[in-house]
Amino acid sequence: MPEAIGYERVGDIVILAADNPPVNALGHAVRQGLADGLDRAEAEGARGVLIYGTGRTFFAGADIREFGKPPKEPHLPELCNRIEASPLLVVSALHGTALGGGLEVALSTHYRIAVPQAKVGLPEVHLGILPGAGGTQRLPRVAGVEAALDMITTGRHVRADEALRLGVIDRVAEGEPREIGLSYLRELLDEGASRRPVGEMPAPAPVDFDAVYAAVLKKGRGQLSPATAVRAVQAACEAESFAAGLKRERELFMELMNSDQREGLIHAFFADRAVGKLPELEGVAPRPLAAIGVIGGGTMGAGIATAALLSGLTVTMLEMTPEAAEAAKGRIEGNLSGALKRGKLTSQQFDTLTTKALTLATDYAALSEADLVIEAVFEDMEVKKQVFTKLDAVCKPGAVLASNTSYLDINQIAAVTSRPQDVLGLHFFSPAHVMKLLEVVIADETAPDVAATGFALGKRLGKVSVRAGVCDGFIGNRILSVYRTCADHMILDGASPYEIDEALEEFGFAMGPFAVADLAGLDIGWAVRKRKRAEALDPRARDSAYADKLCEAGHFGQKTGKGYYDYAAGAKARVPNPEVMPLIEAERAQQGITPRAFSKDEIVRRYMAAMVNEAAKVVGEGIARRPLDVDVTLLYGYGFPRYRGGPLKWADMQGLPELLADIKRWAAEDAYFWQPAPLLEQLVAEGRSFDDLNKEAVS
Ligand code: TC6
Repeated sequence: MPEAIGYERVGDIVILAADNPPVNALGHAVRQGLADGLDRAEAEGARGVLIYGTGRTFFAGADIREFGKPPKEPHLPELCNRIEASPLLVVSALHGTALGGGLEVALSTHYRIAVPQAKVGLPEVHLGILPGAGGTQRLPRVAGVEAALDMITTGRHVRADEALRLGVIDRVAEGEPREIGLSYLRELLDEGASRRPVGEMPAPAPVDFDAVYAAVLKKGRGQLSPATAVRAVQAACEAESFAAGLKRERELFMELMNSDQREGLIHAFFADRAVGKLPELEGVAPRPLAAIGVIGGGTMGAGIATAALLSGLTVTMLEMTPEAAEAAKGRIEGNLSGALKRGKLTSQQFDTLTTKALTLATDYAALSEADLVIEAVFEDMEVKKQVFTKLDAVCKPGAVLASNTSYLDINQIAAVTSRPQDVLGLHFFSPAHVMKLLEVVIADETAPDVAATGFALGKRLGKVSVRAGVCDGFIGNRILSVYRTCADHMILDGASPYEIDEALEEFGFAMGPFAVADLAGLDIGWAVRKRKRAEALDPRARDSAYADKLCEAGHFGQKTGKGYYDYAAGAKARVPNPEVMPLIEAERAQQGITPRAFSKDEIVRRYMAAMVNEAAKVVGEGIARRPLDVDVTLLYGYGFPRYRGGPLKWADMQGLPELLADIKRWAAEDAYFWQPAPLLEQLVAEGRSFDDLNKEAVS
């Protein structure tokens, strides 16, 4: 028997113990081991079988790395049926996270016990599939249709106490899984308890599945797996037999398994885990972090301070005046009161954070003991240089000095200090206590342990940290500025902001670029345009002034009530602002452009090609280490639909030769904007993909 499953006989009980670190995924050896273990237990005349996992968890699911490869028998659905059909009394003892196929195995056993800290769930929809080993048929039979639909369509992890209430497990007990499982099984055998196969339970009563399907589809913004899973649960109620329900589940599972969305979501899963793994930081210890300083208590600084306080760090907030410091404190309290309302914080913790853990200051000397200082002041190089000169004078040796700039040159900032090795960029996204992305910007002289400290801070704050090199806008904002420019060009040529937003929202973006601009504030883009024009635009670059005119009229987006949209009826009820199209039409007339129609497909194709092309430059120049770093940046900071995997995964799935051909075709109209990325040309010439680069970098 493969070692992935240990076989132990204790009297008339057989214990099958999974040993497949790190998460006891149900790979081939584990499945085979379970099947063989059951055969042997039955052949040897045991009365009961206990299944549990050694190490940190029960089975955390099917082995995702096997997806897309030829499946090997025994398949998980058959294994689950085999377990359920065993004439012996089979019990599972759960700890850690019994997820996906792991919970499906547990549901196939006749009784389930869990430690109080255990969590269970069917998170397959997050991987673009559905529970395909009987989960959609068994869970509704034990927990009811409503609870099953909730768990399966959201994929949420359910704590043991709730799982007990829902009937997903039968008992919760303190102790080691092996011991609690054994004593439960012994008790059941002593009582003469009978086998209890879930597949033999009556089918649950149906609900209005069409209504649930429609609601779930809408909520998924184009993601198919949750809605498809609804149809599988429907089969649990409506199919003529349990076996027929399983068959329907299988068909729907295979549909999803063969979809691009499955490929995109699984890419995102592994990219999330690979992004923080940088060979140059392996074994590099971060510097100690207990007390941090934040300079500037505006929205960004207050958000950073809030995240730091919530992670248990002490924070000194430095502002120019006592009044400004108090205002910053007010913002932090406002952010924390959100956590208080959501029950993430008790009022006592709130008081401790705002009185003891937070110190207000107006004198740089207050930062002398900080382990790390993040400046979040006005985006102006001279202002930043002054701040870093002062920090250099007061901070203790070894303190990490970070700038939250979103595009300025960290090398220039570091150069004003006597310790450029201690300087890096930590680019948070607003609101910083909510947004998951952190770009850790490594400058020329940043020391490895300072980079490691940036990642350690990110982890502590619950962020997804991406390493970025220095350039205007780093990874995310640099790419953003190019695909935004592409959208501006399409407007000049005939598309409306509303058509563009609609096309991209249908593609799966949370919000289209013009709705996002309204949310962020149109003054931000206005300032960037002014800066770029002041730095002298390349004469070949197309420019337009209609958006400036919108700003000149006082329309900055949501905060002034009008931008591209009119928000008189509320932020969600956006309607086009009637002032916008006349400004655009006047601009087209002035530039002598005859507008043409854009289909939604063309809008998406151009926007995405611009994004991919710039992303390829960012990877080619080493600003992002691997294509997956770009994907993670766009997924967590820019509302890119996760089920498409990220722009470079999307590009691979579209076909790089076709994308490059489009870019070259469009270069005939605007050779300055559509300059093919050398890396894209190279990959096409070599017949390779972005994912090949990921694999080479990770292996
Ligand atoms: C399913 O079951 C379908 C069934 C139907 C079939 C018909 N497979 O996240 P961590 C790796 S679908 C392979 O850093 P944590 C992970 O890549 C599955 N590998 O740890 C990482 O490897 P690395 C349904 C897996 O403590 C390492 O384990 N199940 C799998 O923060 C540690 O992972 C899920 O969707 C896997 N299933 O979180 C659960 N899972 O060290 C997915 C993890 O080489 N997993 N790895 O980078 C999770 O949600 C989390 O990993 C966790 C542990 C909560 C289990």
